[in-house]
Amino acid sequence: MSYRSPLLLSSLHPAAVAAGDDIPDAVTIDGVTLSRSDLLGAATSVAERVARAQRVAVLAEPTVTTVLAVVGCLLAGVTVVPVPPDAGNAELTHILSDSGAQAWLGKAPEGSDLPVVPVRKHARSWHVYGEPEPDATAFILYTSGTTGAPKGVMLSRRAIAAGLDALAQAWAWKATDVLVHGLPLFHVHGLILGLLGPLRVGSPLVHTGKPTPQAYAAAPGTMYFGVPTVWSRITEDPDAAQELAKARVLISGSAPLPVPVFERLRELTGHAPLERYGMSETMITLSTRPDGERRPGWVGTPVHGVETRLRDEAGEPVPHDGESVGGLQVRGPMLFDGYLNRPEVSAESWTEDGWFKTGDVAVIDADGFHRIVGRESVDLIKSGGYRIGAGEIETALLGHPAVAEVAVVGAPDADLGQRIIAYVVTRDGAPDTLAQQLIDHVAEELSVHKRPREVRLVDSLPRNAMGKVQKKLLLGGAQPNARQ
Ligand code: MLC
Ligand code: AMP
Repeated sequence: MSYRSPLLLSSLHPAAVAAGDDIPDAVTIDGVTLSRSDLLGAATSVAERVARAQRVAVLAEPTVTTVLAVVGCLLAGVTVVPVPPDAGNAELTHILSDSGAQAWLGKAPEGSDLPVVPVRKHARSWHVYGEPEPDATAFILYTSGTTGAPKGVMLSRRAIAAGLDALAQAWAWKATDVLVHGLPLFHVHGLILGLLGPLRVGSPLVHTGKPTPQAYAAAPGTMYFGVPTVWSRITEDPDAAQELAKARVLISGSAPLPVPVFERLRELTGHAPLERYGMSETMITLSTRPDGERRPGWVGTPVHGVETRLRDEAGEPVPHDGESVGGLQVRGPMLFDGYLNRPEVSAESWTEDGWFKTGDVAVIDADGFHRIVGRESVDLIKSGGYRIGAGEIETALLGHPAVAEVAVVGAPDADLGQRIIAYVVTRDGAPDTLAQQLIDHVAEELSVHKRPREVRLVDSLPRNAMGKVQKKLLLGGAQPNARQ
């Protein structure tokens, strides 16, 4: 039976649960399966405990606790600040102070002095909450910019509902689908699309913990989500890839899917992957379609409600001729409400006539198909689908006493898309083990995926007449974040 519902998580309809119309396997995570009534009962009990808070932090490990914490907050209208489970000292301190989170909901990291509100998996409540205002901020998602500490992207309930409905329509995503993925639960891809999507559509979710080829092969589903690194690793494991032949769609996003990976995946699974493009700030704005053309290297056409255009550096229109490259601007109902505490940066992100400047450069052809060519700035790196600011890593490294100067770049990498390399000029007397010390220092301060894969100790950095480091020279002319 289907229940028409104004709820953000429309499948968690109390009337459906009260009528005994259960979904036995609504969410499977960390080896535990929750039915729809388990999820609603336990998350409502979380809601009761947290309802008086405005904003709470959730240590976003892939566990039942995280799922219940997020759903409980959405039921009660409390803003969630998802925190990467491996966040280091500087990153954690920044996220907590910038967001103003009042407590941890569920698990807290060691050493944090915020109060902890427990999540009890076996508690149940059947209180029915009114639906919070659509404009209420559901999440503050921290994401890196080119410089400085990560910024808090404010996503409203209205934006999430619009973004998910547009995707459900684009992908013909139905309650009969089963979604499989193992992506982190603190970004748009794994959390908003990958957890809230199934709870809105009513399709079961299997979260595999990590997105490994073996785990994907072992989890029967109709839709699989992955970042390009995940798909590339799956193509290197043909037995695992062949298990995915039974799926309805394989969907790639968060970074450019290299054409050879697209082709190999099609060979091994019989499926040309769907590719979609998005950002933390915009959710997903472009996608190819199951019943449409899937052109390798292209990310398709706007989803419902989205408009796009290209502009040159002077703000002048760039023709949509499939060749001319311009800055991609978007507008639509799934866009964010600005960066928390950063009104100037928020204002600069929009044009005067109300379009969001993505920072990506693209071409659009006469049929409205889009190809992402790269990013405007070399300082925004995508590694394994994670967005990483070069400036943030440089600041962390400059905090180490042995470092005099530093430049961080994202070099092309067949597995990760880009790999982080730090060029470092040391102070006198630097120890032999410095490179590894610096890698560990970044993990302690920021997080594991922000560690440089390589530290190159150099005598000087190439600078222009103004003293600015010329990162393109360090990259040897390679185009950052480009499809290879
Ligand atoms: C990594 N390792 C290191 C290291 N870097 N060890 C020493 N020194 C370093 N510098 C370790 C790792 O900890 C890991 O150890 C092992 O090496 C392999 O690391 P890896 O190659 O990074 O692989 P892995 O950990 O498996 O991660 C790959 C991945 C991950 C694809 C699973 O990058 C990932 O989950 N990416 C998803 C990012 C994402 O969701 N982005 C969406 C953003 S939203 P060990 O011991 O753990 O094996 C967005 C909007 C949109 O972009 O459009 O969707
Ligand atoms: P994030 O903030 O982590 O959400 O990263 C958003 C960025 O990821 C975008 O600005 C793009 O640079 C990149 N991105 C996402 N999807 C794609 C895609 N399909 N192709 C190319 N780049 C992508």
